[in-house]
Amino acid sequence: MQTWSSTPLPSVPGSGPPLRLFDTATGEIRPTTPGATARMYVCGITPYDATHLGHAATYLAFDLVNRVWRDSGHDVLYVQNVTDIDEPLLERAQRDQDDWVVLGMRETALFREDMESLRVLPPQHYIGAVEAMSEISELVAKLLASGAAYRIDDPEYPDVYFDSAATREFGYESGYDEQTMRTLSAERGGDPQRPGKRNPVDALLWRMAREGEPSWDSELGQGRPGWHVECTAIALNRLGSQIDVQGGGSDLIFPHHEFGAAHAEASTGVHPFARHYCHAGMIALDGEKMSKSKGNLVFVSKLRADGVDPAAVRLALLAGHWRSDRSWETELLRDAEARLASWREAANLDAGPPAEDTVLRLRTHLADDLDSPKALAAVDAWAREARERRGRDEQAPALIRTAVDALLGVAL
Ligand code: 5CA
Ligand code: ZN
Repeated sequence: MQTWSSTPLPSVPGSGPPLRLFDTATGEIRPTTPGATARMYVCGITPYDATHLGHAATYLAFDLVNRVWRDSGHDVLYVQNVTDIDEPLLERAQRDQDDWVVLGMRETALFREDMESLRVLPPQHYIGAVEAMSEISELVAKLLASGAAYRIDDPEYPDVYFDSAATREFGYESGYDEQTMRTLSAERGGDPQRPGKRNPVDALLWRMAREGEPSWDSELGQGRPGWHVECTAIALNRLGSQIDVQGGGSDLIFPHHEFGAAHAEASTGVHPFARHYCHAGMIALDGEKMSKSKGNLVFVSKLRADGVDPAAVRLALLAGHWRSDRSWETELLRDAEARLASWREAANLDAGPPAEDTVLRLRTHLADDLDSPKALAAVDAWAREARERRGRDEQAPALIRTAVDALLGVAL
């Protein structure tokens, strides 16, 4: 699929500490250790509705990862998918008497516009499951041939499942116990009740065609893939057998990223698939997780249509820590608009207080598990000083503008 575009990323003089991130699998904040090229896969949207602030917060967190790596001199190979064939998409299309292909294309186009307006750096590969169908079925066939997958004993629909005993380490990513896995699998698209599976949590890899459902021809028979294996195939074929960061919201910890890791490891023999599994906190509205199925949504596109500056949306979301579950409040936007105005005023003065120390603090806080609230506070302090006492450093406002653009993605 077509990715979105971005403005050139300015380079900031000096350097900061290497990026450390919290990793779900080990439960620790650990240094990331990319080579010259950092490799990141972030799960994309299921395009049956517009981008809400929960999605935006998650993509902004990984945008900071991208920016901090680039600021440290790494190239970043970034891949993101679009789940453009899945149950929720088909259900919504049916409800609205829409074509599922058209619905997916429309919402994906809107997502690209939202990401561009928020100045999220684009992935180099933006790949829909439908366009990756043959590589996905090839991976399923490989898992089946190696014994990591099996056909369920159902004469009508001999669907293919992944055997969760196929890798010794299964469960290491989430660390969840069996009961929790079963519960979450039922809540998040799995079918632990289905008879004939080796283990109730085993995940679907290939669903044989049902009457009236879209399906594709493959060596496995006419059908369509399960959700996790789509992301695994798209990631393995573009990033290789080991990546630096696997990203998404915390609702993807299990089953999605646990099975994604297990599919990849069963196929390549390389453990761990990701050196860091990173999960953003959930954004809630009125006390409940913002979700398409609950309908309690604030859309980025709606805010844009109302004339809200996307830079203020960005700052409002970055005012909270990426890993904390938090509530969206209108005051967050008001505060962010005030902050943006104060930064813009200060950063466009003829001179200001020296900014090198502020830039170092900005870099240091972001490198420390993306501590954006502290990073914003460092810029606040400089802006306050600049507005109240001015200062004589004529280079300082431009340095702040460059650093805030490169590291926080905000044009002042
Ligand atoms: N297509 C799959 C991933 S392969 C999917 O989860 N799509 S999604 O549209 O439901 O979500 C896209 C991303 O936004 C995921 O990383 C998900 O974890 C994240 N997300 C969804 N709801 C929220 C929320 N309320 N707060 C924060 N992140 C969220
Ligand atoms: Zn995914």
